[in-house]
Amino acid sequence: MSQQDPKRIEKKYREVLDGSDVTVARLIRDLEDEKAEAVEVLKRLHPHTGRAHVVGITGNPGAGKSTVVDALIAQYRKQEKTVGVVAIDPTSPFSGGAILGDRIRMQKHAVDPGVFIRSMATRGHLGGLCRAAVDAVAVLDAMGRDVILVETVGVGQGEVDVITSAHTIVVVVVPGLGDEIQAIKSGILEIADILAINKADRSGVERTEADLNLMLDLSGKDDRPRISIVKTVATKSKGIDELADAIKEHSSLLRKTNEGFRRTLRRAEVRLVELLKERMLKRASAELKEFGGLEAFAKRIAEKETDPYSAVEGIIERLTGQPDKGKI
Ligand SMILES: Nc1nc2c(ncn2[C@@H]2O[C@H](COP(=O)(O)OP(=O)(O)O)[C@@H](O)[C@H]2O)c(=O)[nH]1
Ligand SMILES: [Mg+2]
Repeated sequence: MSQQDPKRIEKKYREVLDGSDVTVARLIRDLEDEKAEAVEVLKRLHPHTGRAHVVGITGNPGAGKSTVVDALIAQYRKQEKTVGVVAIDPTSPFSGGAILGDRIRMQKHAVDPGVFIRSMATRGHLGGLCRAAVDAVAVLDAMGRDVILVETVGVGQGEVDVITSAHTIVVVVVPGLGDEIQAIKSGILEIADILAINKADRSGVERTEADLNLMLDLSGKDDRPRISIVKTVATKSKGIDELADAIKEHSSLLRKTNEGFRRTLRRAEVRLVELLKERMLKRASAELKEFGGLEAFAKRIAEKETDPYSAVEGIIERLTGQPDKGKI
């Protein structure tokens, strides 16, 4: 562990604000590792966040999310907007194929200083991926990126809840039997602002669009603005300008209504909760080391020596030195 140096913290802070790619890359990596000095830099950067438009791109594996991201980057660069990308693949530990593929695919943007791409995978069993991802978004925001694209697989699966911290959520679906059912199942309509039917060069697009429209009609009882549907062929950059337009439209809608602030609040909540979970779990884990760690407790629960509630109450008592007032 290196000593914290106020001068170095100040220097890094300045370099991020000046848009240094190298410093930003190092800072994001150090934040993943929860290095104390990096956290100090991030604390100072916080007042400089909130300017970027954060776009979440989600959908099933293979739907074409990375290809859509790639095409969107080109589209935004044409509009002279700077872009940051955080790609998360929780299924791919460390050197996963998907991330490697994404790297190669996005290589053509690598020499463009207006594009910053960061891939992340699951690190360790205590999670922290979601926290690291929202931290990375904050850094890219502070460095002055106009648009930040966050690619994740699926929704509502704990670690990938980072998606709910986006301003605009694009769900990528593909034409074909069963997708509409899948869509309902995974609750994507609850979170989608825009539906992109990608691989629109395949058969069944009209049918999928009709199905999705019908579903939107059926679920159109609330006062949320209607979800827009865009058809894309990401590999050929077809429909990508329409997708960028739909994102822009949603962004101005957010600005005109209270929804924009609601989402900023939600992002703050996600960051707070994720950080608290991670820190508390780490504290608990350290505290229980002498008893064999969390694993030993899990084993005792499995072997019916104790139950999960009593175990957690005991852990909280140890951590706070007080009886757990949250007993139910
Ligand atoms: N036919 C067709 N293939 C596509 C399209 N978009 C992506 N693909 C292909 O689908 C595969 C998965 O794409 P990828 O972007 O990695 O999907 P992800 O897992 O959702 O990120 C790749 O082989 C892409 O070339 C499209 O619009 N049409
Ligand atoms: Mg991908």
